[in-house]
Amino acid sequence: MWRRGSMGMLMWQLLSLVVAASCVIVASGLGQGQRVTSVYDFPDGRGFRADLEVIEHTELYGADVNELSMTVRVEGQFRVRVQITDRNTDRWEVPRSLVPRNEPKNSNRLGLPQEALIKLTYTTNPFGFAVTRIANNEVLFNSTPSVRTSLEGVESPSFNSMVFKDQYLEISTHLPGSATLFGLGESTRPDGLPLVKGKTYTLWATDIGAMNVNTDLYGAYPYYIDVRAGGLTHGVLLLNSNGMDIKYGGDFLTWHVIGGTFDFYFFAGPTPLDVLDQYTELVGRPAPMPYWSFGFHQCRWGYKNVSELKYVVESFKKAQIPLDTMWNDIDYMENYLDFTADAVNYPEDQLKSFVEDLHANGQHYVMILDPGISMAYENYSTFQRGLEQDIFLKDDDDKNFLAQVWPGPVYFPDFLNPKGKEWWTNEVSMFHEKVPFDGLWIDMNEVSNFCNGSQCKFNGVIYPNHNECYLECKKPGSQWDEPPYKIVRQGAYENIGDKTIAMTVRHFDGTMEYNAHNLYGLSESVATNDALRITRNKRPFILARSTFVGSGAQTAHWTGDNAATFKDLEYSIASMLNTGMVGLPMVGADICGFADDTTEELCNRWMQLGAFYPFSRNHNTFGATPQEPYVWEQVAASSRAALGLRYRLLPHLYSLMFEAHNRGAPIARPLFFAFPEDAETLTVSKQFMLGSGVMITPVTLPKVTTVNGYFPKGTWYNLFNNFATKVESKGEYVDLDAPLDSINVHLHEGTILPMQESRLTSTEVMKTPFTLVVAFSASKPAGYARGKLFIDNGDDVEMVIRKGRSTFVRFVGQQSEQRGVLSSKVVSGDYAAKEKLFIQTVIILGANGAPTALRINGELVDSSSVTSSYDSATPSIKISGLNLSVGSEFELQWTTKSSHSTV
Ligand code: MIG
Repeated sequence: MWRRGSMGMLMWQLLSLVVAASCVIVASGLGQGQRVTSVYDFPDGRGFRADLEVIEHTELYGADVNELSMTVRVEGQFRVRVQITDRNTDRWEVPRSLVPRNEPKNSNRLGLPQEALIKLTYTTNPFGFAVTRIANNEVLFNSTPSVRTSLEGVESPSFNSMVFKDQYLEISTHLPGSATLFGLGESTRPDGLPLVKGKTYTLWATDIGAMNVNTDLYGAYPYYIDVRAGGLTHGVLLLNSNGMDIKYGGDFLTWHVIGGTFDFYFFAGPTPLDVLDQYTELVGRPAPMPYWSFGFHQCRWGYKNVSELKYVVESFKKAQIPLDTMWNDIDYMENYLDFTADAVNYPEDQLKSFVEDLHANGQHYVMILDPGISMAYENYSTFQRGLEQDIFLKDDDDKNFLAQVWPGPVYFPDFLNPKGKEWWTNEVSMFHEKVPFDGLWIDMNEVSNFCNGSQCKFNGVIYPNHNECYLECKKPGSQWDEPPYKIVRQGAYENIGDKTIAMTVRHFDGTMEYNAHNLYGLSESVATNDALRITRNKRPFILARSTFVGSGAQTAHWTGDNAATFKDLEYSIASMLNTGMVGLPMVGADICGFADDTTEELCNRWMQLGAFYPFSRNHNTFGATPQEPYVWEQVAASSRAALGLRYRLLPHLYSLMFEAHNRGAPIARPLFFAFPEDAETLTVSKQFMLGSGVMITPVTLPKVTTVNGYFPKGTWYNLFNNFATKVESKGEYVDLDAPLDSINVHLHEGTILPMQESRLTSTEVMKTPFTLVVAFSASKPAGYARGKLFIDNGDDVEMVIRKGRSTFVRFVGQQSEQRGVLSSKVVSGDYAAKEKLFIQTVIILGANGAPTALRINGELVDSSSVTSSYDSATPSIKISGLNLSVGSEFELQWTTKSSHSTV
């Protein structure tokens, strides 16, 4: 073995070479890995390429790829890429049209990369590599197998050496006991948020309901976040779309992948928010969502006709429950055909005027589209145009691939095909002329198919609405349908082609479904995002079921078919948080439960929790008992209160959307995102934060009126009861009252929260005066608090700070024994000024005493218009009657009489 070039010159400590002590490792049937034969440094000093060769050939799972190459690149300060692939033959990689791999922007003014936070080292024989955090020398990833000796003195490897075959790739990393891992979705996690030792996480997009626990669901996220002792966090992405099992052994993690390459990205953190920033910089920043999409959504499968839609909208209004968006499931279609409306129950003109009425009321409308395009009707023009454009996926006999879904026999559009995207945009645009929908819901895109196999035959009889296969198909049998390594499937689904299309299906450029399967939903999301933007010239709203790494840049996501049980309610929290951590911040679960009949109590608790999902939608399955929140008095009352608070928090939620779009920060976050040094927060799976200052502690059990929740250190003010109570915590579990009509929402000290007034639509909320809630620490005499606010018209394609189009404000509050000050720093304030937005009320929590004098920008305030009051119990000051323009910087000062002297 030899190496060329010198590493010594690398100013940011790229590499150091570690020569392995050659050790004999017990054979696994999968060989002894590879050795490094040569190394080439890149002239820019930012990485190298190494050639690897197999040490011992094995046949299990196919022949080894003998000659591999590894490319290592330090990409900026925070990320390192390591790709290992066949040296001689190109292999499948996730297309850049779907996942962009943006260059990092973090360089200093001279344009030189700053010192990297992590470095890569490797051993040569056998080959293995490690990634280390430079600051503390902690090894974050280490693929070098080592021998461990059992009590009986038997030597065995902790894991196999790396394996690289055409259809089987295996690699492992050591993990210390102090690591807590998150990610590797999508699945429903009954054990809570952190990954569980001994579990296998399978990544294969499948139409399996979210009510099924511990199994791969609709999406695939080959990405995890690793939190080490003290809260130092890094992220690891294997950018690979092939099917895989990932086994978590506690002290190791092993990937078993059935194709593609090893394409690892390591993100240095060191905070959880930094990791999300670095990761979304690579795969695409979360798409901005329209303001209205943060309002409440009502949906169900089984709304019979336009009259029923109208009835639902009116019932919300009558019950005074906020409703922003009304939805339609597949019921609106004629024979389940995309881009058609049922002539009897949903006549186009009726639907159109219904949507126009919604718009006139500041409300919105979203409808569903499924990917399957029926091929059974001669006069179905969407299909005819698809045929002419030749945009359907192809079978192994080069004919259009025939499948079956709700409309009966269908072809699937190829969204990787640029012509397919054009066709889709055209269909969306034409339909939008007929029904002016505001967003699209794209379902069934795993892609779901009621038949298995290839070369299916249609016998001329259309059976729409049958979810059993009636086509006659050739049984799968190829090496792609039945690869040598079988990933773990669930229940009836044994093969990877079950309930989806054949693995031998081809895309326009020859891409095989075997490789691209996990990307179908993402490709449809990209196409739909384009289509909506082009059609409406407004900010797109899409809700997609099947998602991949990078889907957040296109779409919102719901967790899929849950059931109406308290368990499903509970698990929805971890599912939502896991989705946010993969760069999809706009997420929610079907409120009140999709499958089965809900109950009043469950729906009551779920409306309270769901009111704080970033994406808040009540959705129900066909035939189940109605569950709109107005159906029961109790649920209606709880919904008015919980959604009322949500609507007051809309400026906060929308500002979090802005933060998500800029830095990848989830909107709903696990507690450890705000308190990474508090190890207790790592396992909290039934509470969550909106941003870093608002914590939700929902009831997840039936028949209780208390809830036990973890409260990180500090003072937490109860937002739900308008600060009537608070929790002062040393960092401990606390029992809280949770009567049926209430949900616990707390504001942490140190936060400034912008709020508006509750209305029945977000459109109305936008115009209301602001309240700033300034929460100071109550325990200390001196305090500090800060907050942010982003405002624009809510519907522009871009969500950016731009003169005349948007306003961004930072608020800072400071308090000492005798005085306090709240000031704003405004970036491009003319938008807020133009909209005449103003702050009417300031609430100061943790106040040091009653206010004696009030000054705005140095001027003493006239006490006839502006009034202040003091509540010694909280203690808090409320200043009302203000008229502070949001668009202008201000400084509000108050002096206090020390609380001791207050009577
Ligand atoms: O095969 O469109 O997850 O939300 O209501 C079922 C009907 C198809 C599955 C979705 C669900 C939706 C349903 N769909």
